[in-house]
Amino acid sequence: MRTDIIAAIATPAGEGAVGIVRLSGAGAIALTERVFQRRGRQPLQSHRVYYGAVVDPDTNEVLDRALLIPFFAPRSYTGEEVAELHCHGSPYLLRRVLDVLCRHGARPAEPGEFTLRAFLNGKLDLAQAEAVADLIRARSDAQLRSALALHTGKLSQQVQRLSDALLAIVAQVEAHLDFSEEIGEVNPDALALPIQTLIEQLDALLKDARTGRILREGARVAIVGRPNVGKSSLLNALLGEARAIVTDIPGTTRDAIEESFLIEGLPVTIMDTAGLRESADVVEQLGIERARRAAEHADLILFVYDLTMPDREADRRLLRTLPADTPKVLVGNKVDLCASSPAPELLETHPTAETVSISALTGEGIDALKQAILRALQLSRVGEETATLTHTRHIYAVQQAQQHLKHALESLQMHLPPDLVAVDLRSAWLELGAITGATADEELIHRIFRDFCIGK
Ligand SMILES: Nc1nc2c(ncn2[C@@H]2O[C@H](COP(=O)(O)OP(=O)(O)OP(=O)(O)O)[C@@H](O)[C@H]2O)c(=O)[nH]1
Ligand SMILES: [Mg+2]
Repeated sequence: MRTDIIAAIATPAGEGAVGIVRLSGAGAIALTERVFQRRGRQPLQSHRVYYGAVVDPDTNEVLDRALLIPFFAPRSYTGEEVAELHCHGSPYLLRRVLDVLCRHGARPAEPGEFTLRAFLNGKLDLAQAEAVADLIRARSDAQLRSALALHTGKLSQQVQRLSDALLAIVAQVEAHLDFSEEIGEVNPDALALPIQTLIEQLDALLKDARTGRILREGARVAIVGRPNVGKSSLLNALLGEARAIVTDIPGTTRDAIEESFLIEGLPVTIMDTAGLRESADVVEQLGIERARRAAEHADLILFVYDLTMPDREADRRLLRTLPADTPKVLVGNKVDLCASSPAPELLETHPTAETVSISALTGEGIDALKQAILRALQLSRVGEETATLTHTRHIYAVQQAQQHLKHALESLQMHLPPDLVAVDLRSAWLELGAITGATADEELIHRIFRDFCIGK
């Protein structure tokens, strides 16, 4: 375990009212005192604010008037001795202060190193550390809420409970392996039930995972529909710029076009695609293939149809060929040309889909469409009751753990040797432990903290 003193500017680059230089490690406070002159000689107390001057001890030059806050170990962010210098928010000044500190025994911190130390000292687990980065990056209420839920340890506790229950089963199987003469062979029926229960509990966690991931990483939205209904016009209307080519010739869009923008802080990647129809044109066929793939990988489909075309049958047939489980918004376009009418024919197959009438030409209904997109993604529910999986890493670990448990269950039911069952149960336990960091290896830990900013 490293114990050297790390130092970094903790506030963002650029001018500000206040700029903070932070140090952590055994001796960090004594080191800071060497560059900080204050009135009186009483020893510093933890969690108190001291006023004084930051001075370069080599030249006695006063760099700034500043505040010093000492935090004694272990009552600090990192669990180590921490000192914070609150200076004026000048990037040049802060760099000078950092240089002086590094000349006298500190070294510049790596990205995320403060939080890494907090993790290594047991101040927070791995999932909570990841939540710190989420909190800093949050751009909407929903993101803030889910980051806070993760940070308070809601998910960690839930995972810990499952992991403890799993370990109890592992212990049971291993006891039977080690002491089969004393306590008899493994009874498959007695084990199957708790394993089944765990599988179901993991299912419950995975249920909201899709929305959780969208919330953190953004949503992929595909605009799909027949040729000439106004898909490219809709892309342009949502972006507020003429990004895609629009003509009155059906089959204008060939390649899939992708652009990103924010809806109330949620990053949305939107894809305009080729109109779907039977086509003999090779280029168009390739475009149509791409459109189908985009629809398959989308978190949400905007199904656009033309309100001025009375016949809905072709739309209905097309709608049925799209992935059934993907949420959809049914978008009736060109409402400037005719009265809006809901499309009961389309709702037959998708009774719960959101419906909106818009004009991609005049912009009418575009705001309502954005709201419908947010509703259809069902993000508001995230983090309300149970902990929600928001990180791909956590989702993957839960899925893997579940796979191992299912495998263990099969082995039990097929009366395979119990040591095989034990191996699967152990693997599942390792996967769950990787979420909180209990069983995470060093490489994983470093990969996670590398993405942090310096000073955090
Ligand atoms: N009046 C009116 N015309 C529209 C509207 N939206 C699109 N159009 C027109 O409809 C025609 C087709 O629009 P596009 O956006 O190219 O349609 P598309 O669905 O991308 O067509 P393909 O790429 O061929 O599949 C163009 O002439 C547009 O100007 C609208 O809301 N109102
Ligand atoms: Mg187009």
